[in-house]
Amino acid sequence: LMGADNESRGALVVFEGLDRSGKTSQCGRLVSYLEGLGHSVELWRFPDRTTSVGQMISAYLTNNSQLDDRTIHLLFSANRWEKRSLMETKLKAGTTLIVDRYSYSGVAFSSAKGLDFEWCKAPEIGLIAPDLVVYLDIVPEKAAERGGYGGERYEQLEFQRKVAQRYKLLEDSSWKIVDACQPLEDVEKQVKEIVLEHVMTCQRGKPVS
Ligand code: DGP
Ligand code: NA
Ligand code: NA
Repeated sequence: LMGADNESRGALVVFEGLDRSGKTSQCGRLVSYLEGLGHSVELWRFPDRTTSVGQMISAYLTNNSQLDDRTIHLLFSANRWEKRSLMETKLKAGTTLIVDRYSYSGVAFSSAKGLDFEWCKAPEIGLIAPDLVVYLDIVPEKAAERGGYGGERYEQLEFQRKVAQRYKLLEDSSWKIVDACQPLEDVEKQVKEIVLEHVMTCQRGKPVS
């Protein structure tokens, strides 16, 4: 995906981590910070529960519907695919996207149920690769203590332990791991440093791929 104008393209920055690792608040703070510096930036999240596919996912997560494990896996993936072209357009237009969960969640959560790892990865192939993945690393027990879980389907300690193991298998060279057990402000500072440096790098001309 070589953009016509790589010089000014936005960065695709993905946040990953267990439930209650602090992704959502860190993403929000980061977006405000980058906006304050004058960057064109948007906050996205997956699942995007506003689409019709997203509403099916939401019903599943809140235990208002039952779906076969492979079916829900493919719906999560479809929810990313349905946003792919808009994502490409935004990046090429110079907007940096801060994304709360992406394909890594797809593989970590579904394979934690026992689905085959490679099978889980397959429908993600062809989605836009992140420039940077910030993994907010928290031990499952610590995450569980943080104000408790919200009661959605996957928010259980035993399952989150399995998810953490799967995430470890997914780490690649695009990952930066941040210790999310630190105080919020310390996490925020590290995240800003990592992302700011990376956003600048992207704008010096890496192609969208
Ligand atoms: P969130 O809205 O970030 O709290 O995510 C909702 C839940 O869905 C959370 O437990 C993580 C899980 N999840 C997110 N993306 C995927 C995915 O692609 N596949 C599966 N199986 N689970 C996912
Ligand atoms: Na959650
Ligand atoms: Na979240």
